[in-house]
Amino acid sequence: MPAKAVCVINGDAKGTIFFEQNDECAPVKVTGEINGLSKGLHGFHVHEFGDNTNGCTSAGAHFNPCKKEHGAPTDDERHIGDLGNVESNGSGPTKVNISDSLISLFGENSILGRTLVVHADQDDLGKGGHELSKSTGNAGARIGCGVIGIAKV
Ligand SMILES: [Cu+2]
Ligand SMILES: [Zn+2]
Repeated sequence: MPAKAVCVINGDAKGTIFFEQNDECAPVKVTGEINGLSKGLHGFHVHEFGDNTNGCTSAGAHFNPCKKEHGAPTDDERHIGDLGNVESNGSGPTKVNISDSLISLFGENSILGRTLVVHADQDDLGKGGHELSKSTGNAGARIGCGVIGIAKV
């Protein structure tokens, strides 16, 4: 059974992101657009909680049920929520088109009900040598976020 989810991002950055997964063993396609990003790379993660009571802050840390260190989407050592960066060319909407095999819309480690966050700065993918590199990628402020919800298939 395929599954779909959707996230409306709000904040200084705004957008809509769609998630699609053909079955629980398939990768998740992440597509959509974000407006309001400055030119360059911006960290893009699933955070633990779908709690936006105190804005994007209350979404907690990166979704990390396997207790790994922060990394790149292509790394074995990564948080499940680590989707790397989205890149804005500085004009017009930023297109998002990612396929990821670790996030899922099924089961215990589902991202449904969690928060998608876009950051002010580049995620260094764990390799920046900053004290925050291994936890957040030192991606800076949370400039937009939204809860990932179930969508009509
Ligand atoms: Cu983040
Ligand atoms: Zn992370």
